[in-house]
Amino acid sequence: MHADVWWKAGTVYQVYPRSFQDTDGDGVGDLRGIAARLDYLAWLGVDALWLSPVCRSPMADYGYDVSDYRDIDPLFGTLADFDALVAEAHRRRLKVIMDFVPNHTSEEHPWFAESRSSRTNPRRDWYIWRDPGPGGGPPNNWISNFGGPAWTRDPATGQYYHHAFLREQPDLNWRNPAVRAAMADVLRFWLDRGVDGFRVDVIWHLIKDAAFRDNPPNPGYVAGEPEINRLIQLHSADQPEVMDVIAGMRAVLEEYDDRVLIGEIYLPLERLVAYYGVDLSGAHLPFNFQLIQTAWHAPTVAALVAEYEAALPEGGWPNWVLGNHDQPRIAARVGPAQARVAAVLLLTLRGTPTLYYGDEIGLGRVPVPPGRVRDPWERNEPGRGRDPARTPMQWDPGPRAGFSTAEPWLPLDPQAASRNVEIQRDDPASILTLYRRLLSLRREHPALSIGAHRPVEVRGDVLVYERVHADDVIRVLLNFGHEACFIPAGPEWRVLLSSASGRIGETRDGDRFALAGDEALVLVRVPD
Ligand code: TEU
Repeated sequence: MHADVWWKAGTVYQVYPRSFQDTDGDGVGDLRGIAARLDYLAWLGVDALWLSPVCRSPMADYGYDVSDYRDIDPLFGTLADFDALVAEAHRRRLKVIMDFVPNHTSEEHPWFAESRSSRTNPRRDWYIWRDPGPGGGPPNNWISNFGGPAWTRDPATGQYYHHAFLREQPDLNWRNPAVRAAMADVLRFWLDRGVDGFRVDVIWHLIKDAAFRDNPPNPGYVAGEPEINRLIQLHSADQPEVMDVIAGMRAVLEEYDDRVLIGEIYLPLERLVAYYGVDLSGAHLPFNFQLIQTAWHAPTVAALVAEYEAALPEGGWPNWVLGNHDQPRIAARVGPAQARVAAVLLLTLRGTPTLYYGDEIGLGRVPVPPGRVRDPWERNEPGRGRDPARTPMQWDPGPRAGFSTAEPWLPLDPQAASRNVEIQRDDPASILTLYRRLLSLRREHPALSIGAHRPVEVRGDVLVYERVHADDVIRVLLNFGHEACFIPAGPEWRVLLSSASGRIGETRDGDRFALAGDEALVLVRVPD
């Protein structure tokens, strides 16, 4: 009846620590702030929180550039604050997942300072150094994910170092066993402090082609897309040897009870599922971002669900993500009405869902005026910036939405006074109430948390599927369109939930349900 491990039936909630809750009045969120909001997360009904990076960092990429893997950045607090947060979370039966950023360090990490100091330094080979290419330029054509070459020449030695992201984020050399051993100890450092798992940043990037061959041009490249898409990342990422690295991380987690390894992976489906590893020795949950990348239509989503279910390896557990700190928010992508349909989809598909903070109150794209841009990507490639999806959480109608007593590091949603937790929490029509009811249904119905997925049909704009566990049968109807329609259903089906803000009770019309535009219904089969 129960899942064998917590992360299968459980739900994950991503906290972007800079933007969750400020307690020391500097306009930036902190660990004590997160601790102060744990009751909210427990009330909402999630099972785990994943914290975007909180380790010491010069913040060139807001924490995804770590200068000390064994300390908390003072902006967020101290190790003692972290320990207290973990203890308080565990007291509420909430798990804590850390972000682990192993592909690159900050250029300010002492390892890199040593590595760049001379060609013969013992840590030289901890990073990726190459002689200039034939013309004196970069060693090959690889492009940084944030634009420009993925190589920077270091005057100290005349060689180039590789960086898949900013030049302030030099890539570690994961072919070097010493790097693997040092990072395994970093994992143990946090596992010993009680963290329940890791979300591993850009896990598919860790190993690069040993011969550093040029990446081929992408024949499908469309001008205006990020520059990185000009080339196919054939040699700069997703190399077969990365599976050993991941199995090594898994082995470290296996030294402890019940920890989870989540991998951040942006790859096509057939490559994504390879990250479960041979005999499931890889990531427990290779993040599935298909709902972020899909066109929002019933047949398209039906097809991607079917393809994903079919592609999963035997025993591989699925997972779903609607948004994160790198992507435009779901409400910005599909609009506020469909964001409610999306919530039902996320929380009724088979597999572990990850929620992104703020989506549960319907936060959209928050305008960020040019003078307040923080994301370095926006400076390199205008329009690509991720700031509009990283703005402060909105807790109440008061000043600064209850996030801070100071001007927040990113602007607040102009509608913060009306869109916030305090206003929505007792409003039966709010999106927050919808999220909370869905999370509670997942706990009540094993069909929803661990049941099988059974496709039923796509009827016009409506996607219909079932979740089944023994006698517990749930049917989900999702109207991806804006028009009302009828969906046949026998007398054995009863409405558990409607996503529509106005609906009270069920709308049965003989042997069918009347579905409003942008409405999703969750039905349960009752014995007749
Ligand atoms: O993101 C990796 C990553 O691939 C994204 O930047 C991606 O290129 C883009 O968002 C896809 O649309 C991770 C972190 O999540 C991100 O915040 C970091 O900036 C990046 O790694 C570097 O550590």
